[in-house]
Amino acid sequence: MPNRGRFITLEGGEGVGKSTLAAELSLRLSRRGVDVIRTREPGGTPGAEAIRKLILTPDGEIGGWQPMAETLLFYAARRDHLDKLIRPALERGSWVICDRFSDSTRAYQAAAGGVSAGDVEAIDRICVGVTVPDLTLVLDLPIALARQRMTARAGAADAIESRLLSYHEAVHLGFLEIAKANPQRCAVLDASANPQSLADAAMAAIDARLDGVR
Ligand code: T5A
Repeated sequence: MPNRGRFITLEGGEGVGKSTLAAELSLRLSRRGVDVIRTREPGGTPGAEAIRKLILTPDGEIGGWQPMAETLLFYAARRDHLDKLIRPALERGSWVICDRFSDSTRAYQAAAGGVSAGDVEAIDRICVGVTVPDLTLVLDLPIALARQRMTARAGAADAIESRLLSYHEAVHLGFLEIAKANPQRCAVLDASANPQSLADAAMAAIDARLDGVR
């Protein structure tokens, strides 16, 4: 599609630095004259933000979600986000930087949560279709270090953050497997670097893979 913007997703476990990197990339690309939309999942539209609350901070009556129900909620939020924000922005020629996307469902609900990878791919084909990211930056950080950063930041753990360490280890491995299986789309970055060095590495990946504008 001519004039289509670029779709960049940031992936990795909690506390690895995705939001911090998204803000810095957005700044650096804007300075180059790129129209950048920064967004996140679950969320990005009022409907998807409402679903985010249902998933991450369900009230007592709900009592949590089973893995397939949780998967479908993430995809309901994703479809709303695609229809109302991501696709219109890309069609206008804007670049979209999205903090998490389908790879998070593959890592959390499939690799760690036990939903079959085939089921997630079938749902993804229906909901996401061809709007696949042009580039996915996978932030790789040992869980212990990510936890230290989250503890330093404080705030109560949500329904997913509070899952067992073994769950989060499976998520971490899941992301690395996704990157290995999709080398054209994914670049793995060492997230133990300081924020500026990490942003330098991310911009190098963008320039190498997306005909960066200067
Ligand atoms: N989820 C989501 C699913 O299970 N399936 C799905 O399909 C989707 C889309 C989302 C939750 O939902 C799950 C995954 C999550 O559990 P969230 O609140 O959006 O919840 O969680 P995160 O995306 O993980 O957000 P976090 O804010 O926790 O982590 P970030 O964005 O990776 O980290 P960031 O940038 O906020 O940084 C954390 C701390 O580290 C510092 C920051 O200042 C901050 O204090 N920091 C660094 N320190 C040193 N060096 C660096 N390079 C640093 N970068 C940041």
